[in-house]
Amino acid sequence: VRSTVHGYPRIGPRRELKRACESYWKGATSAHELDTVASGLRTGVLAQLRAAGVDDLPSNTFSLYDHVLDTAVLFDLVPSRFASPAAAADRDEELRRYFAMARGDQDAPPLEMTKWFDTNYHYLVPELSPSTRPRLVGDTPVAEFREAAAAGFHTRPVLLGPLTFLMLAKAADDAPDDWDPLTLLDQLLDAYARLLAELRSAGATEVQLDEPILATDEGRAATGRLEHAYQRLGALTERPALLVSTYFGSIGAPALRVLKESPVEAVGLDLVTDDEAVDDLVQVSGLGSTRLVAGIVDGRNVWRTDVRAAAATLGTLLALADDITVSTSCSLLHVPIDLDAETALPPELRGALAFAKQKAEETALLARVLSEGGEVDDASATRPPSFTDARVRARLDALGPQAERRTKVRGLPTDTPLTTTTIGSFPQTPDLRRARAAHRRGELPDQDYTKLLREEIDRVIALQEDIGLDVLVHGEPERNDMVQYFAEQLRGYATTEYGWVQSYGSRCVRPPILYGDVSRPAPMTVEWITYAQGRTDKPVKGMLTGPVTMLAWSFVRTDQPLGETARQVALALRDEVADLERAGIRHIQVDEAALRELLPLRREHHQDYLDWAVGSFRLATGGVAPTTTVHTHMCYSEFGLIVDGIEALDADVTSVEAARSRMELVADLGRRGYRRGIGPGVYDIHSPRVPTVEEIEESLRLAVAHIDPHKLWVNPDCGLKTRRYAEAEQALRNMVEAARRVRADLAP
Ligand code: THG
Ligand code: ZN
Repeated sequence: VRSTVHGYPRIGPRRELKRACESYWKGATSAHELDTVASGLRTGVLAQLRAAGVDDLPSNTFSLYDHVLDTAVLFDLVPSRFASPAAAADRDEELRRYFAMARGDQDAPPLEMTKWFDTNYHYLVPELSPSTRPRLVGDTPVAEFREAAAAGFHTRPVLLGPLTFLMLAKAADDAPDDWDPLTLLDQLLDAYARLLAELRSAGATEVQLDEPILATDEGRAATGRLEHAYQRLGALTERPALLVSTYFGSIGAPALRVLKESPVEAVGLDLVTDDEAVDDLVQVSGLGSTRLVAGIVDGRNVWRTDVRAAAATLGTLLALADDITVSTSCSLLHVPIDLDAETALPPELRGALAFAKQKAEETALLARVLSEGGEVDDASATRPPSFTDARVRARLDALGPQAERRTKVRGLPTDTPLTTTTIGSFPQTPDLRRARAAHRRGELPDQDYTKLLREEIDRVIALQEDIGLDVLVHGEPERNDMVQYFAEQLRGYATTEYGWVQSYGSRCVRPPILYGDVSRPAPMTVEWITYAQGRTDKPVKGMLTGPVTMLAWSFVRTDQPLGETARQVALALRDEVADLERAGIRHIQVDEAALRELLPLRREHHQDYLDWAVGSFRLATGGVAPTTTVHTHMCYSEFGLIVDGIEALDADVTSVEAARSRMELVADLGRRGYRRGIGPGVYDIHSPRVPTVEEIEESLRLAVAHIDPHKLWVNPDCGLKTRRYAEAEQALRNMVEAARRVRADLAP
């Protein structure tokens, strides 16, 4: 029995990739310097995996920005507004075009960015159309295979599978309405066939094709395409062995049967996310001679594997497949790199944790246990500690159903049409980041830090007044991250020092670890918001992070249902909401940026999820007076699936991402007779590009055609913390001017 992992973090133990990319973007370093850092990171990962004892090493799991984008570039699937990087004159030009697709430039908006399944990782959505011609133009997987080989590592190149790639892509704007990217499957398979042949001749003996789409309803239903794709790829004579890898949930017996009967050598299954994979295996009477890559080590959470239980499960699988490789449930991209870097975690918690490196060691240990029989020592069976707080449980039990009920939809319609506001955060300047770091290290005294933050709030308030915004924010200078900030102040949560996980491109987050019953020892935001409100006559919004998002962007305990944990967080937030209200704050925003993200991949699980998700939001906000306006914000545009859930939240105003998808959402809400306030993001803050007044005006005119202007709020599509002041200020001025023009033309 051998061991492997599906993939590994790319960012480097000290976020080397972030620094290298950002300095290249600024023009401070050359393409060569960037490539050198990248190459060092790749070899570093292989060395770390080998040191962990992993037998089969993956390659091509690296990316300078995103692996879906890389796949599009590899096959020349580049929209015409970006000249193909494949045709670039030199490496600089190639990189410039590559990063333009990811980040946009003054000439072209970037590809749409969206969540990778139900994770906090974001990928770039390929745009395809009937005139798209997939063809192999790149050689990254081959080059990285050779690079690894030269460093002494025989690797298994990892590719995004053709089915998942096409199902994650979207039809470009110029494609006919009913055109489906899957139309391109055969042409794309030809391109994969060429790539497989090249990998074979470079010496690759096995290739991993990732097909996580099979964990979704759409993927599970596509068995015909699945069969077609892998019959074709399997029938190639010039190819390495094929491992078709699935993750983020079970794939169902029909898809598994297709894979078993197709000429692929190995199938990877996720044995962690749900407990259906074993049933599927039983239903197809086992995999026979097709090798099973058993994803038994959780690739998405940070708890140590119960090696004894895992070994027992693997033992039963030996009856369902002749050959087993022990692996992670998915790529380790979603967990921090190394627990050894953490020095300040409570010891009883630390003993229950494993990050990427430790998880790699676990796969190796499990493979050894399975091969050699041997005993599992007791330490390997360490379970997450359970920290309960009877007071929290008693308070929740005492809350009746009326705690969640609000009396009516308030705050709407507003007096002014097209009320302007922002989502919450303002740019985090280098000065601010430095001051926070110094304060954390104990080098900047509390009162100096507070003074600095107050000065920043003064500036942000003055700037918003000058720009002419209607509902102001304090700008969140005191927050490192909208989840981490609260986690640091809540009981039951631990935070890490170096536990970075890639969110998109060079942007990373440090998901906190929710390990025990949650409670709020003291107010968390009141001081800052009341200070800001004291500086202006305009209303200032209080800003909180909602319970679902607090869970989605944390590593959570697995010893109780998520819904129960969410109620504990909601109760803590409810106390904070009450304190804000008492302090005179009239607009309170409870962000549920991740409400869509946690939506289960399969419809049969949606209702259960929405019930607890909506319930926890209403528990957090359900105590407010009718004079308080409750806002929420969500970070995505396609929310057809949960629009009923959003209505049920009972928030007065919901701001959403809509900029990259042309107000489609507003038209949709208009058709549904949406009754509440809506703030469709009128420009994309994820790109440094400053939108023109005319562009924003056009979006607003599209929006007022569908929604009562009194219900329409005007805002960017997300917080501004990742932007620079120069960009943010000009963009907001253009936004306010666009709103003014559209207002002026409204019928009285
Ligand atoms: N917080 C968390 N998850 C998120 C977001 C968030 N997921 C979705 C979305 N927002 C992703 N967006 C971002 C935007 C900015 C950054 C990270 C994710 C970011 N990170 C800093 C960096 O990489 O330099 C580090 C921030 C810190 O100091 O903690 O700018 O808002 N949890
Ligand atoms: Zn957002």
